[in-house]
Amino acid sequence: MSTLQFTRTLPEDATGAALRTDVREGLTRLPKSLPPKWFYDARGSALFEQITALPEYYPTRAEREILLARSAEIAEATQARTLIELGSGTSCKTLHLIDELSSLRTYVPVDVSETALRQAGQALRARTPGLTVHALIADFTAPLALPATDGPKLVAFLGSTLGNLLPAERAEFLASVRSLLSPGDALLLGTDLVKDEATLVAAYDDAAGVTAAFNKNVLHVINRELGADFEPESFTHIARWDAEREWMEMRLRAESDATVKIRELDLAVDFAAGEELRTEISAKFREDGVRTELAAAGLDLTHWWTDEEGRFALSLSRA
Ligand code: AVJ
Repeated sequence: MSTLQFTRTLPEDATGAALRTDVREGLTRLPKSLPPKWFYDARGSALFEQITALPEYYPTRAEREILLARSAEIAEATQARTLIELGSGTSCKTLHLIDELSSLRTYVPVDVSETALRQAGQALRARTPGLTVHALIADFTAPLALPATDGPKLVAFLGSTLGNLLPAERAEFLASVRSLLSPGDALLLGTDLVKDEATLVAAYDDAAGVTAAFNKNVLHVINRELGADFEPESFTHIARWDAEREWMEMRLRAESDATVKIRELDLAVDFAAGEELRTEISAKFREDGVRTELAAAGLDLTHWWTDEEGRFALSLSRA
C-alpha cells in the first residue's frame, strides 16, 4: 500500500513575517528590489503555469524533453531509493522520472504551497502503488530537516530555479544541499543556458503579456497582504538581458512620480518617474560555470545532458 504523509516545518506565520521583512528591506534601499518568491500566490502560480505553455517560453518544454530522453539513464546512474524534489510544485515534470526509478521507495516533495503538495500527493498515490510520499511544507531556501529514508538519495532541483538566486545565495544553497547528501547520493539540477539575446528577451516579455501580468502580480500580493496601495497599471513590465552577468532581469518601471503607502509596515515609499524596481534575476548558465559552482560546494559533475537545440541542461553530480 502507498502512504501519504505531510510535515510542516514552516511556522504558520513564517510567510507573513518574511514578506514584511523582504518588502521593508527591498523598498527602502536603492536601487529598489524584491525577491522573486513573492510572485507565487494562487494567481501568480496560475500565471506561471500559463507562462510554461507560451510559445516564447522554451525552458519548461526543453527540460521535459531532456527528462523524457534521460530518465532511464538517471535511474541507472543513481539507483535512487529516495527522491527529494526541492520546489516540487505540481510535480508534473517529475512523474516520468518517478516511473523510471524502479528502485524508488520514497518520494519527498518539498514546497511552500500545501495546495500544490496535496494535489501532487493524491495524484501520485493513485498512480504509483507502493510508493511512500512524504511531503514537506517548507521553504527550500532555509535549512531543511529531511525525514530519515533509505539511500541512495537523489535530490532534484529543476526548472532553473537556481538561476533566481544571486551568485552568493547560490553558493550557500548548493552547500546546504551538499550537507544533506552522503557519499554516493546525487543532485539532479536543471539550468537554463546562455543563448542569443532575442530568444531570451522574448521568453521574458511574451506577446500575450502573461509575463507582464505575472511580474505585476507581486504588487497585488503586497497590496493584499500588507494593505498597500500600489497601482499595478502605472508600472511597466521590463525584461532585460545583462550580458556581463549573464542573467535576465525583470523590473517594474514607475511611469510617474508616486508615493505608495504600505499600511502594515507603517511605511510610505516614494517612486520617481522612470524609477525601476528589480523583481527577479534569472541567471543563464554554461557547462563550465555549473561544474565550478558544484565543485565549490563539494559536488562532482558526472553527467551533462541538453535538449536537441542546446537551450537547457540537466546535470547530475555526486557527493
Ligand atoms: C521559476 C525559474 C522557472 O526564471 O524562468 C518565468 C520564473 N520568470 N518567467 C524563470 C519566470 C519569468 C522562472 N523559474
